[in-house]
Amino acid sequence: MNFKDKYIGIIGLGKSGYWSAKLAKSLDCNVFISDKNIEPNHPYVQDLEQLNVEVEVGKHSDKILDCDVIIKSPGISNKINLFKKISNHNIPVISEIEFASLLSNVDNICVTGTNGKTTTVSLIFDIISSELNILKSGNIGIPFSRVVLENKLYKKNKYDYCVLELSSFQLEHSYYLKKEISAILNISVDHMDRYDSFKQYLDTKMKIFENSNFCIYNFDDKQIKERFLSHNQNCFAFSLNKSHGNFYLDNNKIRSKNSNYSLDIHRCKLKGVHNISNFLAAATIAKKVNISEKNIFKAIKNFEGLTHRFEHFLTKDGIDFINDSKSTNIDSAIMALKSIDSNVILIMGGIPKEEDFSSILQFKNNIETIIAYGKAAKSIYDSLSKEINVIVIEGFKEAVNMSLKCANTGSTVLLSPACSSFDQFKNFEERGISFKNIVERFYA
Ligand code: UMA
Repeated sequence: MNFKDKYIGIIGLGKSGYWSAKLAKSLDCNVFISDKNIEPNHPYVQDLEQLNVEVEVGKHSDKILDCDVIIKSPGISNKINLFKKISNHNIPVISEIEFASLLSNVDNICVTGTNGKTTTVSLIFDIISSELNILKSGNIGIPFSRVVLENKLYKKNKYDYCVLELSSFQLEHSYYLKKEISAILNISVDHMDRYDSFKQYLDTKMKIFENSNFCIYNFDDKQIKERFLSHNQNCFAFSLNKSHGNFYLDNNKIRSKNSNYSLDIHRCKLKGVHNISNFLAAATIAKKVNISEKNIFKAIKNFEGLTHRFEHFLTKDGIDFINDSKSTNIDSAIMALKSIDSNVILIMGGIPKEEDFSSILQFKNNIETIIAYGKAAKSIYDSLSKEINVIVIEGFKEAVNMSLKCANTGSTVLLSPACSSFDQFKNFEERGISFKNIVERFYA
């Protein structure tokens, strides 16, 4: 697609919209950006107006229908009325990721999955940057348009790869996004407010394998494996089991079929079988771009993990405190619970994505008490209280204080909410910070 002299419309003035407007402006395009919020990010508005971008706030008017092509921010649902009009006018719509990729000369390594994407992308970045020039971008919080613009990826440049974390939202309206390698880590129920069915969500995730030279998938995830039974060319599995991948888990050691390198999982800073699975995915990808196994094992051993993702931030009076605020669906909380053997005080709640929490019952012997807070509290209580002690408390702060009262030497207080944060917080980061502050102040 040639954007020169085109009239570009952008929907949504968050990070993605702002950076795609700047990238489009750098091509001398005419740019119009529309945000339904009356007060979107102010510095963005001022900055774009100075660049002669037409900015509309507080509504999505029909002006967008004058544009030649429309770039959609990931957070905008296809279900909004505006898209019916856009479709009636036959105006092409592309994702922000697609727009940036059409202007980039760098090979992409793309990673999706319901849980663990950011951790895995960060680890892939650490491993590959030991030998090559690599960038990271996408759902991780850095729009691809920004990375393309700031690093001049449209010209000849010094980068070997860009590793892109892609959400299902970013895979919508992405048709030509080229991938040297693409990978899917796992799949479970998420974002059901945006999709009509789980199948539609999975189908969107599977788009990651379009235009891809190497496809990497999790053999241990039943639903993904089933999708791959029909594929085989250029498809490579990763698995905890030796039979299905190059790297595997054996007697608490990560090993390779090709060398004598191994790593005792107790030496890894990130715990939990879900993290081992992510390590194997990252190692498999790094191997495909010819990184030495020495550097692969070294980077995994040194990887510190990320804040708000199973972050073990304090041990006090024999009580461990883990902030897993990024856990915004039930599957993610299950992953965290699999990593702790006993005496868990679990704080769950927020806005539920499903009403049935009964899959948590499989951990009833490991959990001492669940503190259920916020909008999800009733559903959590109804699903679990027959077999696990559940205390219902409306406010987050009070819920954390209650967990401190319940904990004894040997307990692990785990915030793994299994729900989104928006009832009481701006985002999961704010929720995690609040948790850590309350706990740290208690012991100060
Ligand atoms: N808006 C409209 N009309 C609408 C709805 C929203 O104009 O109908 C406006 C809002 O008023 C707001 C703007 O759209 O001003 C927000 O756009 P956005 O939600 O796409 O947010 P960005 O700031 O561009 O951030 C997006 C991703 N957000 C979402 O997918 C919701 C970020 O992922 C990503 O890091 C960023 O692009 C850079 O690539 C966040 C996320 O929550 C972390 N992702 C989801 C997840 O991980 O589960 C998918």
